[in-house]
Amino acid sequence: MKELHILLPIKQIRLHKLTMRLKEPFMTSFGTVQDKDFFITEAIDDKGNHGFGESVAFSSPWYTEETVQTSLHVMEDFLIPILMENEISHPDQVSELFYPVKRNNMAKAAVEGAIWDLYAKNNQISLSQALGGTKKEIDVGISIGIQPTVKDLIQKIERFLEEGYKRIKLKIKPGLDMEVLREVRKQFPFTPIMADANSAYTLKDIDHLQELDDLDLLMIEQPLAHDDIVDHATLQSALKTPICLDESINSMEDARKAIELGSCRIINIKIGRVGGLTEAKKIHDLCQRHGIQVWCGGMLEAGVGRAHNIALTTLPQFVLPGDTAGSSRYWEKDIIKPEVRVEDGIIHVSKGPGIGYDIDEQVMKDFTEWTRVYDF
Ligand code: OSB
Ligand code: MG
Repeated sequence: MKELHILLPIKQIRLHKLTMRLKEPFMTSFGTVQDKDFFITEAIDDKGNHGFGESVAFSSPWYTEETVQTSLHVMEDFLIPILMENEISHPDQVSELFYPVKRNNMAKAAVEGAIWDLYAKNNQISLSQALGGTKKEIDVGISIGIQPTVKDLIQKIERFLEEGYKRIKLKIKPGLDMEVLREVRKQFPFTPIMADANSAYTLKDIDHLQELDDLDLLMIEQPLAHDDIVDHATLQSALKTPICLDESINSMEDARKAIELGSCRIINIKIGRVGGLTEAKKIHDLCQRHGIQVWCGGMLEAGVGRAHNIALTTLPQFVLPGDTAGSSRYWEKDIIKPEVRVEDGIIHVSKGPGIGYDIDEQVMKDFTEWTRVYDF
């Protein structure tokens, strides 16, 4: 491998506030998203390279505690000033510099992501290569929100299977779970299916959750509280169905403890939830050492965030299909050129420098509410 250059000094950071509307609302156990407000972070170096990141917090704190507003506050008042005061030579140093700021992982990841892209571009390699990724193509599944009726759900599943998606994830919540899953399983006896509860159950539901074991699911994602790893261990020992943790894993240390306790057999890694690509890679490496399967989750991202997810998924322990569906599943128009395309459930990883996709300036402009510039 050719020798990598250090990061050039950062000259400027820009925050672009965007508003985009999903083609259809996405409903989970605790929240519905349709209008998505978020930030595209842009870091510019002395040579004129531009690196891009994307923030994934939603407008209300139903998934984790962060919101669009808290991300802005933390990026602007804490994270960007830290970058202004320090010199960095590798993106791995960003998470170290951010360590004094507790949590606020989505804000951290949005800023760090732009610097990873900048670093890869300055070295004229892809973000996948910069991370040590090896895969040339990645397998993807699809996550379907709670539907008005089971009939709607079944039609959606049929359509996505025809499009080639490799596994189907359904959102469930108390009252809209076993009956729906049984009907879906009956219609699709051989399809890889999983369910995501987004923390809607408690250990009181243990007998109820044991009914999952008859449905031959790939896994149940985050059945219990968003901050729990203890009760999940109790539940996992009572279930044959593998538990996958999402909300509960916010760092490599969380993952270490969950693995030690037996709280899960699978981890959904989301760059935003864990505070960036460096931490995501650490969790990946830990899981690889412990034989814990991982896959890349999604946060209904626009193209920049989607491209980061693709790059991360090229690491070898991403052995299960992720939630990174094609741009057109979410948006009439995405902000990148070309858009992310899925063929037969596969995304071919771009070899281009950095995230491997260009910003579509016109589309980006159409969705941008404002831009703030921070000169270094
Ligand atoms: O729990 O994985 C989740 C969407 C928003 C918030 C949380 C989740 C999800 C999804 C969809 O399941 C993932 C995607 O398609 O981007
Ligand atoms: Mg989830």
